[in-house]
Formats: sequence, structure tokens, C-alpha cells
Amino acid sequence: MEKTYTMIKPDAVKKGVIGKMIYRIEEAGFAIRAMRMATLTTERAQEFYAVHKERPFYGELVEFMTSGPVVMMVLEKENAIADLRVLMGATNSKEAAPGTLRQCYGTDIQENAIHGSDSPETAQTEIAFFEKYYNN
Ligand code: 3AN
Repeated sequence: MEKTYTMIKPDAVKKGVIGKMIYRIEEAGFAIRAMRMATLTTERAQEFYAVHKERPFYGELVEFMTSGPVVMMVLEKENAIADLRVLMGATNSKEAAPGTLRQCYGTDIQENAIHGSDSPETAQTEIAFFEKYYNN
């Protein structure tokens, strides 16, 4: 079994599709091991996205991710990291494959409905971030 970390992003929370997205995640065989809804502070969003701090979209990304509540979850399944990435679809919602969460519920490259860890190392760091601040 493998764990991954996901966040339903502020755009999807605002659209009122938390339930639909969680339904799709559970239907795909993921077990929800922890969950918390909260609004990220600027400081915590900057920490979470520190790997992107040199990218031109970093400021916008932090602003978007703090614009409203997110739903954070630790998910478990065999091959959870890669399988969640498939369920999510491509980063840009406009290019995501039909039926993927980003194609169904996202808008564009920034407002793309969901985050998912992209490697075992990232999953470990992101779950540690969740446990440090939100799993209590
Ligand atoms: P993914 O979330 O698919 O792993 P990354 O790691 O390349 O994609 O990007 C992290 C987040 O940064 C994305 N989820 C998206 O919200 C945002 N992002 C990526 N590229 C851009 C861009 N060119 N303009 C604005 N936001 C972007």
C-alpha cells in the first residue's frame, strides 16, 4: 500500500464539487486516511510550494491557493501516487483527458481543481506538512 497527499483546491470548493470529487476518488479505490478543510495562510502556502519559488507563476499560485478553503486529504491505495495523477489528468484543465478530475472540475492551468503528490519523495514531504499543521 502507498500513501499520497491531495488537496481539493479553492476553485473546486467554490464550485461546490467537493462531494463529487471525493465520490470519484473513493470510487477509484482510494481510502481516505485523514482529511481537513482549512484556508492556507500565505506563509504555509509558500512553504508548501517552496519547490516552485523560482517559477514565474509562484506568486499567483500562492495567491490562488490562499483565496479560499481547500480540502486536504491523505489517501491510501496500491500505486496511489501514480494512480491519483491519472485520475487528476494533465496540469492544464483545458488539456486534461476527458473524464479526469481536472477536465471535469477545473478551468485552466492555475484553477485546476486538485493537487496530488508527484513522486514518493514529494508525497512524504507533503504528508509531513499536513501532519505538522493540520492533522490534529
Ligand atoms: P501539477 O500540479 O500537475 O504537479 P506543477 O507541479 O507543474 O503541476 O505545478 C504546480 C501548480 O502550479 C499547478 N497545480 C498549477 O496550479 C500551478 N501552475 C503550473 N504551471 C502554471 C502556469 N504556467 N501558470 C499558472 N499556474 C501554474
